Order: sequence, then C-alpha cells, then structure tokens
Amino acid sequence: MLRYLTAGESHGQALVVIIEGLPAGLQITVEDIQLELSRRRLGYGRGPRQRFEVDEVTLIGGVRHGRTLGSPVAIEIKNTEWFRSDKWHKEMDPAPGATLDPLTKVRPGHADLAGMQKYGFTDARDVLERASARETAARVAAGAVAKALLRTIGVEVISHVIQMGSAKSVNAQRPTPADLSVVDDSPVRSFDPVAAALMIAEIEQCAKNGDSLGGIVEVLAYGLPVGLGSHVHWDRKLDALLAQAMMSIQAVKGVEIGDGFEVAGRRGSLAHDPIHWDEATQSFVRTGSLSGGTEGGMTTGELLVVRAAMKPLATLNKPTLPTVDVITKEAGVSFKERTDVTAVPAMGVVGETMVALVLAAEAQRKFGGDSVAEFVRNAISAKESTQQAL
Ligand code: EPS
Repeated sequence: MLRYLTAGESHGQALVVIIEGLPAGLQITVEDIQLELSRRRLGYGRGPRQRFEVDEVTLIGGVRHGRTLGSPVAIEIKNTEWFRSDKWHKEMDPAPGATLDPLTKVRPGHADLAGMQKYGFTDARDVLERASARETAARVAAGAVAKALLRTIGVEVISHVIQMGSAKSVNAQRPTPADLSVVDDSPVRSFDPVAAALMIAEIEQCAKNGDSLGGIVEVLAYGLPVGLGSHVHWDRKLDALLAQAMMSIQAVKGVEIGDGFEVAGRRGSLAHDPIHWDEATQSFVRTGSLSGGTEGGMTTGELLVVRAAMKPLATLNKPTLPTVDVITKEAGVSFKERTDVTAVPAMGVVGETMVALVLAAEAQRKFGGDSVAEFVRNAISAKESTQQAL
C-alpha cells in the first residue's frame, strides 16, 4: 500500500516526507516537485512569508537517475527563513532550553488551547508549529509523486476556487486539465473572471480590516478508471477515504462529493445521474455529475468532483476575538503572529494533493505491480475486463 509520513515544524530547519510503496521506474525529478510547491505558494491574500519562501527540495532517497527504485522516497524541503537568518534558531532549538517569550493568549479557532491541554504545554508555540499549514508543503511534495503515478494511467487531478468569503463563482463550466494554467494564472485560482474580481475585492477589504477569509475549492479528477474503492466495507469506500483526506487539511470544516448537500434537498427522481449506453465508446455513461463520480464508494469512471470548505484563518492580523491568557486567566485578545489574509487558493493545490494521494493508493491497491510497466499493464487489462464483463 502507498503510505506517507511527514515531519517538521513551521519555523524549524526543514520539512520531510517519506513515501513508501511506490513502484519502481516512475519518472520524477526535483523540478517536478518544485513546480507543485510553487503552485501551492500562489494566491492573492498570502502573507509576507510566501514571498521569500523558496521551498528548496532535496531528494534524499528512493530516486536514482530520474526514476524511483521501489524503495521509500524521502524528500526534504528546507525552510528558507532558517538559513537566511538566525531569527528562529533559539526559539526552535532542539537542544534543552526554554523560551523567554511563551505564547499564552491562545487564538480561538486554532489548535492552541486544546493542544496545550492535551499535551501539557504552557507555550502555544509547542502546538502551533506543527498545527501550521506549512506542513502541507511536505504533503504537496508527496502529491507530486502521486500525480506522476496517476499520469501513467491517464488520470489528471486539478482544482479551482469556487468561493472566497461571500464571493461565489456562478460559472457552470468546469476547468479541464488543459485549462489549469488559466486557473493558476488567476490571482485567486478562479476559472470565473467575474467572480475572481469580486474575490480580489473581498480580500482587499478584509486585509484593510486586518481580518481573514475562508472559502470553497473544487478538486476534479479526470480520466479515472471504473472501480477504485469498494462498496464492501466502510473503510474501503472511496468517498469516505476522500472525505477523511480532505478534512485533514488545516482549517477545512466541510467536505462534499459532487452536489452532496444540494442533492439532500431534492426528490429522489431528480437526485441521481441517469445511465445510458454509449454506442460510440461502447461504454456506460451518466448524464450529469450530481454524484461527483462515485456510487457505492466506487469510481464510476465519470469526472470525480470533491469540494472542501475552509474556515477563515484563526490568526488575525488585527486580533479581535475574545480569549484569555491561559496562565493569568486574564481576559483579552489573542497574541499576534505573522499571517495570511486567506490561504484558500493554496488549499486548492493541497486538495489536489490529498485527492491524488488517495487515488494513487487505491489505484495501486487495484492494479498492483512492482514496476510502473506492470502497474500500467494491469490497469489496461483491468479496463478491458471491465468492458468485457457487461
Ligand atoms: C501559517 C502562517 C504563515 C503562513 C504559513 C502558515 O506563516 P508565518 O507565520 O511563518 O508567516 O505563511 O504557511 C506557510 C509557511 C506555507 O508554506 O504554507 C499558519 O499559521 O498556519
């Protein structure tokens, strides 16, 4: 099984990720990983750190001469700030010591208070350094590898922002993989230029007030085979695996497959995608995408649609949310940390990553193979037997 583990704190030396279970012979380079990481830094409303963070990537193991060896792939992403100055060296020093400046006025909505209570800390930094969305850089590096594996069987995962604060896209047209550069060129990663202008205006307004914004992204997977995931057991259902993966992204509070929440209010006769036999392609097709490409926890072979809602960041440039100092118990507002107005555009790229990691793991479960050649051969033969079955 494909699995991965990340480590590292937001202001430490580096983040690392180890990915295990990849077939041998998958072509991957530092540049492929760097490209995905630079897409994650995109987006209007990000704070100053994204301007100097370069996400310097080193492939530590598992790749030789531009292709995987079948051994664990280890990737390191250096934190630029650590190497540019000694600002964080004392604060994040692994050697015994203590901070002179503990953070005790915890932020409502952040992991600070629950984390301090759970782990017995008196400094919120012991929690926030790992709770930070900086960790998603390590996931995106793993996602670049998962995307490369999916591409060998013709699967492409993309995303776009459909809502920022109260500004919503009303464009019914969804981007295809060929449109990804149009989405990435939008400062808010929107495929709808009218909505993009409203989103930018909302971010600017919010920035003036020192406030933060949430929003919704839609992740789309094209070219999926039929039958990833399974109806037979709860933890093999693809939509359940996707929901967990998306919900694990920092600040995500809602996940929807297809038109999940809207469909709940419809009559059954209008809530499902009709099935047709298509003579031209000799395959079953569904007209519509209400189900978002899964039925019974399995891919149908149609477009996969997964949406994630992100709450506004809990760190505010002008902290106003009432809280208490956990040591003195005095009422006040939270401590001030450098932050972004919004990270919704970046969250789309992280969402692509999480979907790609789930799909790659499930594709490997179904097709297996120690080498990419074997994996691809098995995927082709599975497609043939799916067509012959009915
Ligand atoms: C983050 C706060 C900001 C973001 C950071 C996530 O970092 P800093 O406090 O260092 O300015 O820039 O995100 C990243 C560094 C990143 O690469 O995504 C937070 O509190 O979660």
